[in-house]
Amino acid sequence: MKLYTYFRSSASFRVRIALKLKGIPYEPAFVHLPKGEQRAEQYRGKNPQGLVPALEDGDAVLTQSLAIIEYLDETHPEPPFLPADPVGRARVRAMAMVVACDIHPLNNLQVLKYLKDPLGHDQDDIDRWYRHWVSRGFEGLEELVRRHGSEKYCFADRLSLADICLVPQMWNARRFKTDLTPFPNLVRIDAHLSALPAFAEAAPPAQPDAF
Ligand SMILES: N[C@@H](CCC(=O)N[C@@H](CS)C(=O)NCC(=O)O)C(=O)O
Repeated sequence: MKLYTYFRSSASFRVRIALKLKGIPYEPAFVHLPKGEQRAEQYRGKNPQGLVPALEDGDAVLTQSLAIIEYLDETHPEPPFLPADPVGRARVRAMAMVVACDIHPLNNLQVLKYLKDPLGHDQDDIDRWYRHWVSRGFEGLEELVRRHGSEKYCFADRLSLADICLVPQMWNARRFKTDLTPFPNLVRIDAHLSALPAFAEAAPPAQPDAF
């Protein structure tokens, strides 16, 4: 498999964690986001949205990190990323979607750039915007995890798609200096997960394109 990735991209980070957890070897193809390589015509042939990640598996080029991760889970069932029961699956997907649908889309690079130009906001405004939407999303996620999670995981006592989404979003939150003290459950679970080899190997500083 070939993964189109950028070290700081949290959506790529999710897929890197999933590949490592499944033990699937992959070849990374680096897309330099600050240079705009994601918008190059050649890359849009892979992902018409002009975003990373994209995953090539044989003739199939897949996009959207959650769709890619569910594809990996279906084709490589061990360890499973979703619980066996429908209620559990819905809870895990809901937590993953807090990150992937409600927090991340408001804060990704193209949104932050648009706030600057053409909307004319300065960096302080943009950083406040970032922290505001992370905190709003984390408020709900903290409570969901308090209700349904455990000491070490977002859901029950096993690793799931929700954990794969949490850790990259925590990296982003820290990068923008978000106050995480209101989210003790998220902080504790993140600390446990980040020490696991699959998460540590997938983290931004461990990537060959990190600078
Ligand atoms: N919902 C998409 C989000 C993909 C996304 O926003 N990727 C970001 C990096 S995390 C990106 O490529 N940004 C480039 C840009 O905004 O120009 C997914 O989960 O794959």
